[in-house]
Amino acid sequence: KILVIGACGQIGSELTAKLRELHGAEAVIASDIREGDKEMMEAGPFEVLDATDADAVEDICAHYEVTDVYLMAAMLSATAEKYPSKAWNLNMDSLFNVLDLGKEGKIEKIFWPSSIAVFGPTTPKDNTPQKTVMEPSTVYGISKQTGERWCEYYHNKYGVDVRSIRYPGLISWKTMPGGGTTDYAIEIFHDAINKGEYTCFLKEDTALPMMYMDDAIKATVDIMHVPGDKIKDRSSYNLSAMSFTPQQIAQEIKKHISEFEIAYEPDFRQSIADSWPASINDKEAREDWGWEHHFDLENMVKEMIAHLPKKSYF
Ligand code: VAH
Repeated sequence: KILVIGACGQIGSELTAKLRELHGAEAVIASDIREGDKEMMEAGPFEVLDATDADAVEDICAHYEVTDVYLMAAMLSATAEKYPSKAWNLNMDSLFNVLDLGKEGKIEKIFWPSSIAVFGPTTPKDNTPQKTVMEPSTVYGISKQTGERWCEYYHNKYGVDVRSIRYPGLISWKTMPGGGTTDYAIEIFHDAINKGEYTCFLKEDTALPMMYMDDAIKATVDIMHVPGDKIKDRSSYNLSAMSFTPQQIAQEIKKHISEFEIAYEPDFRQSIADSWPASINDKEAREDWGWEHHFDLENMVKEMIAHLPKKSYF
């Protein structure tokens, strides 16, 4: 059985749907700190679960005979700057709760999401390699970098089969994002369609690594389904699909919504974005477990525009 912790989140909700498609609804238990929407609640088993409560996580794994856990609950970069200790506790206590079940042999396999946020201002900005200087300057980035070290430690010391991906900014239309710095790349579509204009909280030339959600979900399922000996790096894998600036995505949207206008009013999230790489080198994921992306900026924008509900002036 599979348990998704944080199943109502931006990644968790699409991941849960994909896993239920692959393994059957009853094989995938969705859980989150509060109940999900109607679709989520009716699609298969659901449990209200606080990922920081070790006994509750253990009880649900025992009750459903869970073998694989996808730990998708976390506080993202922008919100974590507002609530540092809450972010640290949620991001770390939840990870230890799941890693310890692996160490005790109560579950067999763990997926844990890292992020390009593990890189910091001193990291080489372009085509950032998997192994390089990492001095994250955000609470979220520090928690992800530390989490990677613990995943590697639990694998090397206790043989825990934990696998991890450093997600770039993820773009999806099914769910709204939750407190990330890359959220502009989702909000811009909703405003372009609903209002014909968008005020971006990052500067126009802020290049960031990005990926369409379908690619991220495919990578997550793939890394968990390859034989363990293919996973050469038990801290986390760089993953990349594209890199673009607010100006570039706005230009691409204008090809579909010609009257769309963008304005720029950078806020506190600009300094977070400035501390991250502009683009990522993911050659190890491609070599070790066959990663390849399918969506670039042009076809991602086409997908997003095609799926988002249209407004009157179309
Ligand atoms: C965030 N979407 O903005 C997340 C992600 C690389 C960005 O970690 O915090």
